[in-house]
Amino acid sequence: MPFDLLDARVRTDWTRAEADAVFATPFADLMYAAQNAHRAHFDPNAIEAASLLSIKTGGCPEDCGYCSQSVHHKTGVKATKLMGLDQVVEAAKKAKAGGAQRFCMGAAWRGPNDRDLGRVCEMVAAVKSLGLETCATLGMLTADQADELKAAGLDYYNHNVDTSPEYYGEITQTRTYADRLDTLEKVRNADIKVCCGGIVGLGEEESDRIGLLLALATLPKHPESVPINLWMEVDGAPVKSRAERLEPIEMARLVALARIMMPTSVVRLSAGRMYMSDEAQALCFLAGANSIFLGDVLLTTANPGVTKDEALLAKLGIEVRKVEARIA
Ligand code: SAM
Ligand code: DTB
Ligand code: SF4
Repeated sequence: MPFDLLDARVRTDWTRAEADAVFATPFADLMYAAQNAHRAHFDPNAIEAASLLSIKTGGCPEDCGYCSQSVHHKTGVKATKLMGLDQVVEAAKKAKAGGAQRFCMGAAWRGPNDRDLGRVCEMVAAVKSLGLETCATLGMLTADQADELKAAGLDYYNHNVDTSPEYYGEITQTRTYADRLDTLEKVRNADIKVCCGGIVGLGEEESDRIGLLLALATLPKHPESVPINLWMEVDGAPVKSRAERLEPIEMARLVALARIMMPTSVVRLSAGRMYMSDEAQALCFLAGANSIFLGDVLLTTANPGVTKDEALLAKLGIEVRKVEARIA
């Protein structure tokens, strides 16, 4: 190993050779190192929970090959208008009562227009006033839009790079990796926390999955939140023909790599828990995952639901609450 696997300090100068070496570490050593990094910065027995609401579903002009909401694919998802403020507040109250710390509002846009952004800002302010952390994912932003969201009280902006820079062109043609990085920079400049991760199981190679995490770990600043989504299969989505669901040990290795390279980031085991057994999820928590989405639905696809999750977390003795990194 070209470096100390048990050095849990934050670094943004990770190399490809280092990432590959960490990923290939024998499983027991890898899990030990991930636990070491996790325990250096977090309570290992606590995770946080976020709740998702699709405030504007379907009809998206982008062509992301994995997504149920693109107009380019026939997936059976109906396009809706932007949801009203009251309905959003109702959903946020329910999410809070259900135990969520953060409420994430997602819209199927390439980016918001200024009129819609004003309405989303009202939603952000209203959700924030309920005592929830706020997150939004609305596509590309201008610098002014990022500033407006910040002024409205937005805590986090989710904008995923999705996969490795090399594989990106295989899943989307209507935008580039550079576009994604540009919005992420605007979000940072507006002093909004960054939630940025990706999807695995799109038919990419293992090297692309490592490349995805390396791209995140070498950003000027690590995202505060790193969602790792296992692709939720969507009939009619182009990636379906080549998609391969990852097996649990590969998922745990990826979570461990994220935990080791970005030791102070909250790593979310995001979409795809529907496909994972209790044991597979437990391995991912051991590997350093410390956030989940709560509820029966994500944006358009299924999630385990609160009853099932409560039973799992009780078995593992994991408490759901806001988690914060101790910066060592
Ligand atoms: N339209 C905005 C955008 O793409 O930035 C925001 C909403 S988009 C649905 C949010 C993220 O959800 C995507 O970046 C992608 O990583 C993830 N996602 C979309 N469809 C998915 C699926 N079927 N399975 C897993 N993750 C998915
Ligand atoms: C993220 O990384 N995962 C969430 C959230 N950010 C917006 C979305 C998951 C979507 C799963 C597919 C669907 O439900 O449509
Ligand atoms: Fe649109 Fe976002 Fe889906 Fe891409 S991932 S098609 S941008 S909603």
